Amino acid sequence: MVRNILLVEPGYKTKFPPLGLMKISSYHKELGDNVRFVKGMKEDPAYEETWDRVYVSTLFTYDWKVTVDTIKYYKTFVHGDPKRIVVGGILASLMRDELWKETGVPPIKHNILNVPGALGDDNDIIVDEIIPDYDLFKGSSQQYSLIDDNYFGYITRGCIHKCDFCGVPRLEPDFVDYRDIKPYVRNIANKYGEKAHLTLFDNNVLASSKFNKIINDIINLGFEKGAKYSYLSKTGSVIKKARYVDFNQGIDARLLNKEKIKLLSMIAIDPLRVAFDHISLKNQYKKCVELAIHHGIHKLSNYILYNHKDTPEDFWERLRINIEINSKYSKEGIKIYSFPMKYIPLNNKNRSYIAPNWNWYFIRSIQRILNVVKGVVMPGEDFFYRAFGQSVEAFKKILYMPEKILMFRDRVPQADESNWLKQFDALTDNERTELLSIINNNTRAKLFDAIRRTNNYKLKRILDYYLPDQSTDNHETLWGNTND
Ligand code: B12
Ligand code: SF4
Repeated sequence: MVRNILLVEPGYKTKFPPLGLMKISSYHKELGDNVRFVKGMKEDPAYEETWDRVYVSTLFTYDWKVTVDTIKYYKTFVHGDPKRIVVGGILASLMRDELWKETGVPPIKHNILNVPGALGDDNDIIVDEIIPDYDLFKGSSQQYSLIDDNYFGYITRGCIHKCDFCGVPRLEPDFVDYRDIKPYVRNIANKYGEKAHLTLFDNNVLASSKFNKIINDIINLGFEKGAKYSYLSKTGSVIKKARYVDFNQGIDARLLNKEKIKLLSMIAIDPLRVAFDHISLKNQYKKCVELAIHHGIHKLSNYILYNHKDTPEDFWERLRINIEINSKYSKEGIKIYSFPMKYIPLNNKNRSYIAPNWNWYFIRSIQRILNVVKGVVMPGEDFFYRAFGQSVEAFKKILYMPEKILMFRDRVPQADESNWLKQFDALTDNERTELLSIINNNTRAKLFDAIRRTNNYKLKRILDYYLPDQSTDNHETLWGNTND
């Protein structure tokens, strides 16, 4: 019997296509079923149509609300029949019971669909091993720009470590240290055409005891260092572009050694992503980066976790270390890009978490700076010291800055910034603490109230800078959404 299958991805923003749904799509197409994909609740997939099964994927836990709303919405499409709605993926695996309670739909038992019959059918197909359906989004208003150019996949699963802030030990508890990716990639190429790049979601590829073999496989697939991808332009001429291999979860600095970096430098790795989660890893991190540089890997990208167990001082220092390395090796053309990543606990249903060493206003300031630079801290020295301050002390002052000065700073300080700074420098420690307690909330009413109530003239004056412009006067909150 041919079944009608609806695949739904909730309407949150994602960079990558939902790989799980792409595999489920191939699975059903292989069984001869009709498959349709929808993003969110906007595209109405004919309510009156009969869907034999509706699958809803889930991803980040902080997208809880939109995920729950989507499940409840599509539950009505199968008239509430829990056997015909299948919910799975990351959020569903991390918060299974809570999601069940909230939606009335029990999420699938398997975090990964790596056993036969995981989707409840009587066959021995292993969904996780199927090649994903790259045609799934044809005809949908949802397009993923990366899909045309990238093979997406995993070589290993799980991880050998159990870091407390990470979901992997719960999502993929068993470390699978090798899967042959060659047939997977070749089958995608045969069916959907060759792709230029290889993007791998491995959590900790260096932990694999078969790392040597992994690199050989990647080279065999045509992703050796300097590899080029050729394609025909619209006018029919042959164009060549550099291929890249991206281990997009980064590599573990603790596990890097000469042998492994030598292997990594044999493939078209670009960029090499390394996590620098805490200042205590400083020496390992530096050693890792220097090893990479000495093996000809010149483009590095760095995840900087903040709002976890770190402090603002330690955050600044980690960024500065990258700038220092960039300057030291500028002649070699080294570029390290830093990507600060705000920590959010694994079961948080939104992004508003603030760690004990941080506060809402400082986090807000970091995010404002990052908005201006589009999330990336570029390698340039001048840029860094202007955006983040010449020293830890200067950085801490920037964190107190009123948003309208912070976001519109020029290369050299303008009158507004200098005047604010003069007033800020004149505050005592106690006054700074009081200032922070006033600005560290998000409502206009509270700010006006604080200005009215304080008898301290210095504070009254400096607080003027924090008032919204006339144009934003009608907004109830001062600085937008705290959930960013
Ligand atoms: C790739 C990835 C990213 C990508 C984006 C992912 C995307 N799809 O857009 C990038 C690099 C951008 C990224 C960024 C971040 N990520 Co991330 N990321 C991952 C990673 C490695 C894989 C996620 C993924 O897309 N997998 C593809 C899946 C869906 O395919 P699959 O595994 O083959 O699917 C199988 C199962 O999942 C299941 N399945 C999947 N979908 C479905 C659907 C149904 C219906 C069913 C039945 C089954 C099912 O079956 C499939 C077959 O076996 C996970 C870790 C992990 N190993 O899962 C972290 C992870 C999801 N990320 C995480 C985090 C914290 C982040 C960041 C917030 C980090 C930060 N602090 O800034 C950012 C946030 C980005 C943002 N939106 O702002 C956390 C999530 C924690 C949480 N609270 O939700 C994870 C779990 C990692 C961790 N260290 O804990 N991430
Ligand atoms: S090493 Fe990375 S993948 Fe492994 S548990 Fe720690 S954070 Fe997660």
